[in-house]
Amino acid sequence: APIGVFDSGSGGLTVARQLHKILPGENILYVGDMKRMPYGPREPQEIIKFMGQFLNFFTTKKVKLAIFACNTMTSWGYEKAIGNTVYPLVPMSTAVAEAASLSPHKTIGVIATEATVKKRFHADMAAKIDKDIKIYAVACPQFVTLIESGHINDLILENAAAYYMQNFTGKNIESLILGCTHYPIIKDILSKHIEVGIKLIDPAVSTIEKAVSVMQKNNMLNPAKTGGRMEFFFSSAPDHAAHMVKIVMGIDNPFINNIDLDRF
Ligand code: DGN
Repeated sequence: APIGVFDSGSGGLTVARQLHKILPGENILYVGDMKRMPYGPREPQEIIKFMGQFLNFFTTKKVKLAIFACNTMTSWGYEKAIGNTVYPLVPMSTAVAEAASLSPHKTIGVIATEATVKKRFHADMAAKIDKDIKIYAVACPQFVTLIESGHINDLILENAAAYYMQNFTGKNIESLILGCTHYPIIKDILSKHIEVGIKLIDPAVSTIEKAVSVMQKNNMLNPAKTGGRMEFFFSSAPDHAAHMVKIVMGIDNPFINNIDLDRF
């Protein structure tokens, strides 16, 4: 059975990439909702409804596990989904513990969508782990829209990055959590606009560590060490989706299936 990986668009491919790197023998079923992205400005009820549609689709596909490759759906929906699926769920990791361990003064920057920042996804986790952790969370509403319209390495993106990163001036952050799965795609540009020495953290790493431990516990790891197959479903823009699969996962001419999530 495949592992379901889902996001509002192509950002979650950065999580699928990490999954394939660590467990190359697993089959992956990726779903992106290009038609209705971005989710960042949406109401919580909509985000939760869309999450339910992904999970219903995965039930029909008999996945063995589903990984939230979206911080926005994790922060608003994950707790509501627990116990409602026949397969286990792995939420997107906040990566706050990892960031804190790399930040001697526990001063951490976060960039994410408006919805994720509004939910205090990282701030609440920090308060649980250690009250001395300082979180500066900045919403970057334009990034997902820019990335999904092809601006991943040009002047428009540079300007947006410079604009958003100004928020960290004088905050002395020691690490920066990429709190939206689209952001690792623009990592190089982001690092040009923050001070040297600030560590960029991709939460895909700790998310997949968690997925591996859930799979071990449930005895569902595929013994195959290579040859995992990948299937891609997108709700619109198949050519753009194929381009992003190529850029993020290095797969030439991937086949893109169409999906109407409203049917689920
Ligand atoms: N990639 C999603 C996340 O990690 O939050 C957000 C994408 C969006 O629709 N804004």
